Amino acid sequence: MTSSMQVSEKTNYYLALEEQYGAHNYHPLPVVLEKGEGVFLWDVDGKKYYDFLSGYSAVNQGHCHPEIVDVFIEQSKKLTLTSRAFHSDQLGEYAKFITAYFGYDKVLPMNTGVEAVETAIKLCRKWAYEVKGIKEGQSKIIVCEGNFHGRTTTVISFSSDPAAKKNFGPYTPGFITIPYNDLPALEAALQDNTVAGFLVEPIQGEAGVFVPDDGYLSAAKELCSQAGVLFIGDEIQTGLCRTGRMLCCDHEEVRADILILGKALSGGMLPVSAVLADDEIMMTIKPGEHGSTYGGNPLACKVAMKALEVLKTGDLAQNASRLGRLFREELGKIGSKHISIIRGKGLLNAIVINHPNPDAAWDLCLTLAHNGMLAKPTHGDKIRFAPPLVINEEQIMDCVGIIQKSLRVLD
Ligand code: IF1
Repeated sequence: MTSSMQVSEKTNYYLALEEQYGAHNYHPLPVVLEKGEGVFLWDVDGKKYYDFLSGYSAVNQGHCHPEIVDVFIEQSKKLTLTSRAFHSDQLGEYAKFITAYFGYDKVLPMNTGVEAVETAIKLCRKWAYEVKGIKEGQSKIIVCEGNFHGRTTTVISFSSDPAAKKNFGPYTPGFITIPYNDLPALEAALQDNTVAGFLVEPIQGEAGVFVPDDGYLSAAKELCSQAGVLFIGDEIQTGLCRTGRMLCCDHEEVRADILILGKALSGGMLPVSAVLADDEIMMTIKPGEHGSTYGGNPLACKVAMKALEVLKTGDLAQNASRLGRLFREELGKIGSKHISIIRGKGLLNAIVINHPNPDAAWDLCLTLAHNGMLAKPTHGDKIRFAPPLVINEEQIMDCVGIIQKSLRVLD
């Protein structure tokens, strides 16, 4: 078994550059990519791979989607940034488009996912003091164990992952952690009348694609409504067709009070995130109270409109639903003793590896790469499988074959 991989001189050159001059805050597979198209990536040696990570679900529409690239180029030749000190001819059009698309009164545009999460937290707190009437500085937000919402100091303050949190304190107060997928725990936490919001991922991605029980989201939403608490849905990873519906909350007909989007909102072109809410919540923020230099820039607006349009014209929710089911079924048929769990929804899936060697998942990913498929282990024993949603049935079957063949490295 291999814990490292033979790499070309060319690949080694790029690995060494990053190693010497880049901060060591990641441990990537030793693959150096230079081109992408649809479900495929190519490395600097010209080797072709299926992408089964999709930039952590940022490229649901497929790499370098031609229609998105076209509007990117067109708009970037015309106007890319105004700041919010002035208006642009794109922001209003985009705001109208995205609010109609998801059915909310207003949008607040940001860039990265975690900025949108921070925005949602700030909005929730403002609403708590100015609408709900909680005493200033007292409001709390309920979060779930095993969450991942990004990497700012406030957001890691309520992480339960020591790697994300340790030695980055002091931490921001005002969060209550309860177990995920636990309605009695939510009900109990909601007894505290200083609680203003419940921040939740409809499926926990970083926790290894942990899918809650059917009915959890709708019951949680109901409990929040009864308590007069905002249900804040982080759909940064689960949204935009990934799980087989436009939003993962759509599976249970749940409408978040605050909806957070990111990643595939730009189809992988540039960081574009958004917070959607109705006026009662959104209008609590006044001029000067929140913002961002790049948030809502005309390039982002134009790209996001096209990225959202492509999700519908490409029927990507339907494709994710159908091929996700096929993928899980076919993986199950392999019947490998090295796979203890196969789980997921749509094309957001993971397997849990059952093997005495703690590096087994990493070794399997190296072998998958060798055999032409890129996936990344998480938390040691889990591997996420999340291809671009433009993948077709033949390609899914091809990839199941690659996984089957690669599993032999663990025998
Ligand atoms: C990294 C994980 C995925 C997210 C949810 C907010 C954010 C993310 C639900 C923040 C980001 C990324 C970030 C990436 C790893 C990755 C990830 F493994 F850590 F959990 F996708 F599964 N909410 N998730 O998943 O968005 O600020 O990064 O745009 O390397 O940190 P961001």
